[in-house]
Amino acid sequence: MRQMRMTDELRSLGRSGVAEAEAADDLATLDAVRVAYLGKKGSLTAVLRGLGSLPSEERPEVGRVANEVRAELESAIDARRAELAAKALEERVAAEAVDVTLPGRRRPAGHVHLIDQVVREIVDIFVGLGYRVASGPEVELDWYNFTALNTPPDHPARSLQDTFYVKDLSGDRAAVAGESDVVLRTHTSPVQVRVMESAKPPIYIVAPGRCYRRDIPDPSHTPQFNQIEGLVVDEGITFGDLKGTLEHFVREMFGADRRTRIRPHFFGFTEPSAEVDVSCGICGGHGCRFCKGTGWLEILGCGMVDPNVFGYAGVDAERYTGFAFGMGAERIAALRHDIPDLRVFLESDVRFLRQF
Ligand code: 2NL
Repeated sequence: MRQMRMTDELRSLGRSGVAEAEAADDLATLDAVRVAYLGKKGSLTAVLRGLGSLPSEERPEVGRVANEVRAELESAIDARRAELAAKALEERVAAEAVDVTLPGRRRPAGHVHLIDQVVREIVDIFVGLGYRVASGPEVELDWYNFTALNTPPDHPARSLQDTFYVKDLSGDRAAVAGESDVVLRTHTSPVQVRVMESAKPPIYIVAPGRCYRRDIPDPSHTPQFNQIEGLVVDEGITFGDLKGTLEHFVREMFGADRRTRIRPHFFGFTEPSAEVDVSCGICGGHGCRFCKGTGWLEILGCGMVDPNVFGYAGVDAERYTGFAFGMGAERIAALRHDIPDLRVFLESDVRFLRQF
């Protein structure tokens, strides 16, 4: 009778243990079930401990059932543990899976800035005529930027209002009257002076690059801009060569349907000097708001190199003549695309830039 009760009790304990193990939703709960039944202070362990106090004839049967129940419970716990581990793995695989067949995340590729596109286009036209590309420092000596270009010491372009002066902290150079002789170049002409100094004619070069002037930004001024200058030094170069070259340039740049006009002007480094206009592409030359009613758009300045400049740069002015020209890349780009404000070229707003 007691034997019957004990084995029933054991089997019922086993059943509830198996049920709890099967219901366990995670490994921690499952382990708690194992401890509660099979641990040192577990309920099944307690029964097995009590075996000793049973009459010897009952012990084998109760012991056999107790071991059976323990084995069943252990295997139920092991099975559930395997199930939970498989489920956990499955969840991890699902959560961390990488679908290698998905398309990659596209990085926006970007492109050459409109100003550099225009600079390259202009340079290419002159390269097509046999010119070489020259470059030089953006931080320049006063001598190359002004003096060698025939710009007198009292010229307003040299003033602190118009030019960025670089403070010389090296202590090498004796600053004149406390003023620096190092400037941010205000044009790329100094590049050409350097070429004339170091190379023998014939010289056919273009000098594209960034320049700086102390201007308050407005629709037609930015303190930083890009200039392309050209220089030819050779025997027998005439104003006719200058005109023919620049007419070719305007045709290539703006199209054969546009007309050019050249009118007298003044620059300190050329004599005679001129400005070149292209007929307005908006009104076809009849006059509109874009060309301020004139029918013409000014695109560059030019002239025959002043013999004084040759003198400064070490070119024999008796033997050689030459012409030079300069244009602003931002201005050309603005005319080309009807952009009314040059400041947009420096703002780096991709909504604007990606249109080109
Ligand atoms: C303009 C006008 C010009 C030059 C630049 C030059 C260079 C040397 C000698 C003589 Cl090394 N001249 N450059 C000549 C005439 C005009 O630029 O309106 N630029 C935006």
